[in-house]
Amino acid sequence: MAIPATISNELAQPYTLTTEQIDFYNANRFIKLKQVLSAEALDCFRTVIADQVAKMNTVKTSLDERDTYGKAFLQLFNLWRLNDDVRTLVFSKRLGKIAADLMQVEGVRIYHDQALFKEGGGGITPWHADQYYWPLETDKTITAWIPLQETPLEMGPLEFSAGSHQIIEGRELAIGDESETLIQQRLRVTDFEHVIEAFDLGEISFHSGWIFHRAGANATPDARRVMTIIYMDRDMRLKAPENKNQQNDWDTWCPGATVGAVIDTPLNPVLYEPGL
Ligand SMILES: O=C(O)CCC(=O)C(=O)O
Repeated sequence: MAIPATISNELAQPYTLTTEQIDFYNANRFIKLKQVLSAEALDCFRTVIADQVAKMNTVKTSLDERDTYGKAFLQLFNLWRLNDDVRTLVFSKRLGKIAADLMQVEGVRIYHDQALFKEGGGGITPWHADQYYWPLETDKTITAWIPLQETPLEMGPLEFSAGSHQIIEGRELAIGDESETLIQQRLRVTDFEHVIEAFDLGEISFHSGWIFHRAGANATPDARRVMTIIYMDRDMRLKAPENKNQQNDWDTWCPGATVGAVIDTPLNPVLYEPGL
């Protein structure tokens, strides 16, 4: 299927951020933005991405046979490399420029993309911070979390602990039962607001690598279909891995990159910079 020109044009149009929104992101390290994508674009990408997920998915076990991580979602990576229609979304300048503007950097590269489909009846996504997994030198990282349908509370929208990037404790935890319990305990004794809100159709959130976030279970019979794009500063350098997961990420998402050098591999093209 070719993406209609109206949608490709939409994906190239800038989305204007106000100074207040950039300041909000900087203070809280997440933001929810309405009307980033049209209903037409979402209709199109919902089908394209669901078809690609169905092709790539190898999980055949029922939900009750899986652990907490396995119940949280079907997780498929780097769809952009396999499907040119998905690539059109991932390479959107509209989205890439939002990422660059929020992080206040000139340009952004892709770290990787992932589809996160929380099946009907699927479980919680435990509290965690993404950057635990990433061998990246700075915190100039941001994930666009793109629901492909309206996402009411009962479907398990992404939740944030606003401003929680300031807490160091809990950063060393991989996602799982332990991270859910320990991070929840830690956050309970802070004043950081726990933001749990539905997502309108077309609304997208952006969150940084060290903010703590989670999602509730999907109590509906329908899948919560979400596409994510993880961006990093165009000038991001690789750091020496600090745990096995970071070593695995280096091997998988930026193979050939060198510690201390800018991560400029074929898997990490620049998605937005002025003049691109
Ligand atoms: O979609 C989810 O349930 C979790 C998403 C998430 O943790 C992320 O995109 O960083």
